[in-house]
Amino acid sequence: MITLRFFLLFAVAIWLKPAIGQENIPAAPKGFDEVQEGASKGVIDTITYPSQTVGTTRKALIYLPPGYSETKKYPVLYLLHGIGGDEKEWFNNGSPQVIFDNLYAANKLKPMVVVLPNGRAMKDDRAEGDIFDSVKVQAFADFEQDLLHDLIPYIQKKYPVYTDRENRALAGLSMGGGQSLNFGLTNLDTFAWIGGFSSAPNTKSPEELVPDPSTLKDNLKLLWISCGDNDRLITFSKRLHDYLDRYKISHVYYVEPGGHDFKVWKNDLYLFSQRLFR
Ligand code: FER
Repeated sequence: MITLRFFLLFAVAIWLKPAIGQENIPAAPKGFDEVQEGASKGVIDTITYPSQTVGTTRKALIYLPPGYSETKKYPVLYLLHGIGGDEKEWFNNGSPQVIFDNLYAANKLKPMVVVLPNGRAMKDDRAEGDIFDSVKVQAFADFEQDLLHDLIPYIQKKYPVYTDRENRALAGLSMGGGQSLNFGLTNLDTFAWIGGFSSAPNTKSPEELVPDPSTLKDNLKLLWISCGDNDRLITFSKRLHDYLDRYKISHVYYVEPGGHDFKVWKNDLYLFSQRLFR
């Protein structure tokens, strides 16, 4: 009887175990994005870097954590914006510096440098005019070259950061989520931590991104795919999630209440960033 009871318990446990990629993740607590008086503050600033790819000097934002010191060494998160934004989109709409300050105050974040680039790699990279124009959409794809060959080398020259893949993360929202999956999954020698928040139609097909699923098994530290349940773009996240599940590639698939907006992306940033570099 005992063995039967244990067998049944075991069977129920297996049955209840969430499928790969499904996790119950509690949302960010109230106040996670509000300035807390006691919390030490990091520094957020604009930087410029020369781009061979674009042929201009380009802007990015950088966030340095509280207690930042040139004598220490940091991993780096590159955090990308959406189709209507530029290097300031996260700063203007998502207060990432407040989210990070609060996470540091709660001892929930590994000290890291966060770089917020402009992901539209063209001479006029402002989010003006027809943001869906094919030339501008193409510039989001061209950013792969600027990121790999101009921005990352610049950051590594100017800041005390680690330069191995396990100390480099790439994540973004919408177009930036598509970029993160497209560039990240096809450059595993550069990125070990990848996050796509509400990834847009620029997300390549799973077969293009991951032609040989077995290559991901030992190579990824974290693959995070999230989307609001009311976002019509969820098909792009679900398509990749289903493919990864089929090949039993471990990843986080996090569907949360909400649409295509910063309420969702701030929650994603809060949850995703805590998992980095551990
Ligand atoms: C599209 C719908 C949405 C598209 C891009 C987006 C390029 C991007 C949205 C965003 O970044 O918020 O058809 O095509």
